[in-house]
Amino acid sequence: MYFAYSVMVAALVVSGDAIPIARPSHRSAPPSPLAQFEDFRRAAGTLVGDTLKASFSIREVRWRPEGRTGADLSAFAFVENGQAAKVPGPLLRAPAGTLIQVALHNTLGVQLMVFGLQDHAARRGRDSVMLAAGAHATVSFRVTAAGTYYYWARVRPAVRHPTAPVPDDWPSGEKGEGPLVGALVVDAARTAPPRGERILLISRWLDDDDPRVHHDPAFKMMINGASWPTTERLRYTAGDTVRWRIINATATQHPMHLHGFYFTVTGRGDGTLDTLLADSLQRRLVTERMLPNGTMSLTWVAERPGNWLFHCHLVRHMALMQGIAPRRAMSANEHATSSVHHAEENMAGLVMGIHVRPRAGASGARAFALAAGRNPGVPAVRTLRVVATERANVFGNTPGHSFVLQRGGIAPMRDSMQFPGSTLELQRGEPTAITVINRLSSALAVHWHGMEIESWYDGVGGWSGAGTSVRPAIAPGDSFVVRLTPARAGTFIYHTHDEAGSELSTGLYGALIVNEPGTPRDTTRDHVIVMGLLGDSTTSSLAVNGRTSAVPLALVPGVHRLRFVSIPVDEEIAVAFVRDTTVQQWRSLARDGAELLPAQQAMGAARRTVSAGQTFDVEVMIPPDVPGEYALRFTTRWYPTDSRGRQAPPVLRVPIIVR
Ligand SMILES: [Cu+2]
Repeated sequence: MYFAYSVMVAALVVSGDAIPIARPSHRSAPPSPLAQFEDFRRAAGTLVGDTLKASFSIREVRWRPEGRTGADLSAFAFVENGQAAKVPGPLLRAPAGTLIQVALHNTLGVQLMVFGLQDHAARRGRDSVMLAAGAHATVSFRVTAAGTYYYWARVRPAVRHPTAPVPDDWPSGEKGEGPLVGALVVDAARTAPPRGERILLISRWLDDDDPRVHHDPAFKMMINGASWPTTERLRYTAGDTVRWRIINATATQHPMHLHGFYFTVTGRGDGTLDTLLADSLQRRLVTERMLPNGTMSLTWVAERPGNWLFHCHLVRHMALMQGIAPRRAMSANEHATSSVHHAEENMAGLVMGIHVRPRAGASGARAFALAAGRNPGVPAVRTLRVVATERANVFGNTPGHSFVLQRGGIAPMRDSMQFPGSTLELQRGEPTAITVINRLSSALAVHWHGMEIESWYDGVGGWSGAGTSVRPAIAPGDSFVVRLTPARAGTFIYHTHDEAGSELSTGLYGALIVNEPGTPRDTTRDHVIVMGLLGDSTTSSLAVNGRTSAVPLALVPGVHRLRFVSIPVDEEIAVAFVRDTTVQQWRSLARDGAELLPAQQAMGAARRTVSAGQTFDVEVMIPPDVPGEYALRFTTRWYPTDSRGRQAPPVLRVPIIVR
C-alpha cells in the first residue's frame, strides 16, 4: 500500500459523566512508581523490517521535577511496558516509510484523549483516539514526513484552567497532565539519527490547587521532565558539533537563548508540519522565539570550553519565582555575597547547563586557561569603565539601578542614574577590557548577550568559568575586568544576569554596539532603540530608550539604520514602522548581531514581534516632504496589567520628526 493510515481501536468505551476527572489520586493501589527523567537517548519499541512496534501504558507516577529535595508530585505519564517509568513519555523514532504500531493501555480511572500519533505529511486536524478508563487501543500509522513532532494526552472532560485556558486538543500541563507528552521523531528515509543529537522537550505543570505549588504564578516549566538545577548537564568537547531538536509542548512562547555561541536554526515546525530550512533561509541567532506548540532543529559548534547556558529568556520561565517547592530564600546579606551557588539558587525552570571540556593537548590547555580566567589573553587595546549605580526611591520605595559609562578620569557618582544604561561602543577585532564597578548594595552579574566570549567573562555568577574555576558574582564595592575581542560588528546587549527579574526592570540593561574598524557609528544615520521595562516589578511598563512616554525621534531625510534591542524582563513586543497608521517597508539587515545572508535582506513589511533577548537591525528610508506622521509603534503583549489585574497592553507610539 502506498500510504497506509489507520486507527484501530481495540476497545473504545464512551464513558458516562460520572467518571471523576482531574487530579491523580494517592488512594489507588499499587503505589505509583517514582518516575525517572526521560532523556530521549533511547527510542521505544522494536523495529522489525519496516514496522516499529511499541506498547505503552498510561499510568499514574510520582514525579520530582526538582530532584530529590523538591516536591513529590503525582502525575500521569506514558510508560513503555517493560521499562522504568519516565517523564516525559517515550521517544518514538523511525525513518520515513516506517509503519508505527503503538499499543496503548489506559490504566487510569479517567477517560483520555490521545493526540498526535499520526503522520504529518499534510496539514490537517490533530488525530485523536479516545481511551476510556481501563481501555486498550492500538494506533497504526505509516510516517512519511521527516521532522520533529510529539504526541500527548488530555483527560476528559478537559480540565480548563481559569486564567490560562488551553484548547482541548493541545498539550496542557494542567493538573496531572504535566508529563503526558512524548516525542515523535521521523528521520529521513533510510537514515539513522545523527550521532549525538539530543531532543529537549519543554512541558508545563499547572496546578493552582496544589499547596506544594507556588501560587504566584502557579505554574512551572520543565525541560525533559526536570526543572533547573535538576535538568541534565549536557557535556561536549571543544570543537563538537551540537545538534538539538527542541519541542515546545506548551501553549506559551519561549525565547530560547544560548550563551557564548551562535546557533543555526535548520528546521522549524508547529507540531503539525515541520519544515527543513534551505541554507539560504538559515540564520545565525543567539535567541530564537519558539512559538506555542512549536518545534525547532538547531546546530552549533562548541568552539570554546567552559560552562554555558541555554535557557528561556522570560524571567518567569527561568527564575526562582517559578519554584514548585519553595526553595530557601536568601537573606539580603546572603544575596549580596552569594557566589558559587548563585546560579543554582536563583534560577529555576527552563535552563540547561552545558559543560564544554577542552580538547587534549597544548591548545586545549590554553583554551581551558582562558575559559577559567587564568590567562587574560591578548593585552587590551581599548579599556572602558562601567559603573553599576543605585539610587533610592526611584520607583516608589524601590531603588533604581543603571550602568553608567565613565567618561574621562572621573568616576560617575554612585547614585547617578541613566535609563537605559550607557550604550557601549566597541570595535571588531579589538582586544577590549571592560572594568565593571559594582556600586550596588547587592552582588551583580553582567551578561554580555550575544558576544562570543570566554566563559569566565560570560556573567552568570557561580556558573561561568571552567572546571573548579567558577566566577562568582561581583560583590558590592568590588569590580571585575571583562576581557573580550568582538568577533563581529553588530548590535548586542549587556544586562544583569541576576534572576529575580526586578533588577532588570529597575534599569540594569543597555546596548552594546560593535563597529567595523575605522568606521565609527554615524549617529545621525544609525540609531539605537532599546526596548526594556522600567519599574519596580517584572510586569512594569515598557520603556523605549528609557522613557515610558513617547519622546520623538528626530531624523534627517534619507536612509537610516535602526538597531532594535529587546531586553524586557518578561514580555513580547510588536514593533512597527508606520506612517500615520499604515505599516511601511524596511530592509532587514541583521539579527542578534549577525548580518543576514543577502537573500534574507529583502525589503518587507516594517513590523516584527520580538521577545526578550533579541536584537534586529533594519534600514528605513525617510523621504523629504511626505504628508503624514512617521512613527515607531511598540505594542506589548502582557504588561502592564490594569488595576484589576487584567492585561491592558498599551501602544507606545514614538513620532519621527523629519527635519
Ligand atoms: Cu519561556
